Amino acid sequence: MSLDPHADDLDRLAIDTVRFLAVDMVEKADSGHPGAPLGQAAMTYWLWSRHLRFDPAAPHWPNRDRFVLSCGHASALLYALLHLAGYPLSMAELERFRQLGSKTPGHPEHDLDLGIETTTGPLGQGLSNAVGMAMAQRILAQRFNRDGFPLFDHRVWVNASDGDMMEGVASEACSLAGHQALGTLNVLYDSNHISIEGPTPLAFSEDVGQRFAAYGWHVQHVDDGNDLAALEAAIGAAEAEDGRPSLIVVRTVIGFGSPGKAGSAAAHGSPLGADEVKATKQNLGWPLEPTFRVPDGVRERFQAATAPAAAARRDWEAMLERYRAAHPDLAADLDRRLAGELPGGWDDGLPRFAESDGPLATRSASGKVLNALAARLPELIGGSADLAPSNNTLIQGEADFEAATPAGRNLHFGVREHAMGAVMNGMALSGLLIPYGGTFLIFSDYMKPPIRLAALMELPAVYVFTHDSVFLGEDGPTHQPIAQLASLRAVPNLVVLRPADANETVAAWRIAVGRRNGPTALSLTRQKLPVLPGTAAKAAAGVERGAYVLADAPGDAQPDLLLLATGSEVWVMIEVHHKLAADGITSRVVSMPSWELFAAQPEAYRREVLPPVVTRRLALEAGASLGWHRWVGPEGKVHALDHFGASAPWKDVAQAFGFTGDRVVEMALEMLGR
Ligand SMILES: Cc1ncc(C[n+]2csc(CCOP(=O)(O)OP(=O)(O)O)c2C)c(N)n1
Repeated sequence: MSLDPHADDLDRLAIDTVRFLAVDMVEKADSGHPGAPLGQAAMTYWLWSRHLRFDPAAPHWPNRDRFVLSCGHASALLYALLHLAGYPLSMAELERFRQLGSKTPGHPEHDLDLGIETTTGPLGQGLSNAVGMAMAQRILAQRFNRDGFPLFDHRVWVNASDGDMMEGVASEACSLAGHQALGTLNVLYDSNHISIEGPTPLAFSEDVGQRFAAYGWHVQHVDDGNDLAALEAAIGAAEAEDGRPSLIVVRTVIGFGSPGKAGSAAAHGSPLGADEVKATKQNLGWPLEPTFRVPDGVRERFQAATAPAAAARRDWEAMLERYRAAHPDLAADLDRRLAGELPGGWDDGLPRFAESDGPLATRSASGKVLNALAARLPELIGGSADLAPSNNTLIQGEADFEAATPAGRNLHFGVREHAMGAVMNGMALSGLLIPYGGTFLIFSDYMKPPIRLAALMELPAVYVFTHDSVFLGEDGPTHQPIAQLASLRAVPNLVVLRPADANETVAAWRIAVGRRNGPTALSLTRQKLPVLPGTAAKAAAGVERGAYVLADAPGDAQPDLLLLATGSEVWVMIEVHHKLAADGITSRVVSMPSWELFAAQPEAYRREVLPPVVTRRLALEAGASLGWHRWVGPEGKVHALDHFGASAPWKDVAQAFGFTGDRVVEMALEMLGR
């Protein structure tokens, strides 16, 4: 959509309003980044006022254009624009920039009511989220658009800085975007040749335009970031390009207008200072007082310019009404997803495993559950970072999601774990998809930043991490996770689930899909594990509570000791339990698939599972011991791995590191003083 393409003095006044709101915000907070807002104000105002389709009265409108400020340090720019556009972000909030409890934190934090699409600040993430948003647009268009009903035809716009372009995650994601030919993705690259340490050629000398052209992007250049006519032409051409993502390399000046700081790193990350603010205002013909000034007519101009977009939103609502009549089944699916609900009976008939089914790796069980779930949940969509055959993430009978086959449900992220995580976040931000992504647990480290951001943004995303211990065997210590479980468990609002067998895996997936306000990491084995006695009956409720009693002392007697374990170590503890019983020692095996879920249980339940009077406790986990002492207490013992693994068949690794029933029995006896 192109609105009035002619700039006038009121537009120029509006651009300076944005500039000086940002300058005044940073100055008042005595903290922040004035340089990028000064340089990006013109292109961003122009985009918002003439092209971006949004309606502050309906910030959740599913078909709104997305705007991602990938360089989140320029947050003052975003807040100024949101305020002027009419989002519920008051002037008082602008004046409380970066203060405790304000709606204007240092970097933008996802809040759709305010029009903030995603949390940005860690450079490269926003741009990579945008790739996921454009993929989500294509997925939703394929699912819901029908002749005469273009329900999902929005575009995704990004402001990206030099720092975004230097980050590896953006390279991964933009390579994928080029491959996927994501024509709805458009990036304004704030090329100001300055980053924190000085001019970018200190560390960054490639031709970014050529790089993106090589990715398969449509690339344009605007030589002057204040040239509204040139910006209009380039933005229009980007919109017209449907077959490729678009990059507009806009040459801007950081700190534009500041006589002493423009074009230098001094404008990047600290307030201009009173004297320089004065000089800048004088230079651009802006009154020194009052601060936080919005001249008459500016708000009106901005809001009048965006009024047609608001009208488009109302037309869309009417279209949705007609769609409900014309395509009731699809509309029911869409309405359900819009309401944030899962379909009735989505978890009925999930597989249940018996001991007689024989041993099964939890990664294999996961593949079966995923396929059962996918048949009922059209919003479940994902893939792997080139490890689908190992991660068991393929949905059988579904096509690949490629530019030519947009109906496919199997995504191929390529060997790009970091981008996979960030793209999943972009997809989840639609609110209409549940993305999953697989890789080896060891490579969760390659995607940790977006995992953390998913947790911070409370996004539903499911990570399928297989090969979850030294028991992956022959690939050796490069591939054997040690610190990963502990480090994932340390992420707030991330639920980590390490199921002990196939039945616990079913329960784990049920929890992951049911979780609407945060991501879930599944930690799954490469090696086969027996289906454990008791899990068919107990796992569903037990896993939900994070930990539960799987084998116990006979009768009501307190056990002599507690045996705690997760995942593949639980069956070892079952063996230990029986061996100890033969020696007349009673024990309780507690399977603890999720520490977070267990920690969230009422104290009474936690005391029931781990009775405080039983202080002799032994924990077993093939990973770092960090954190286990919380559960075993001061008199307990932890047998874990605080060193790297070894390359050998897994049974030899288990033998070498003391993860066998016999060895653990010895530890238990030693603990009991026998
Ligand atoms: C992943 C990550 N690393 C480092 C930073 C700290 N940081 C903030 S801005 C910036 C670079 C600034 O350069 P640029 O992106 O060109 O922004 P400009 O100076 O033009 O405002 C850095 C290193 C960050 N925000 N994210």
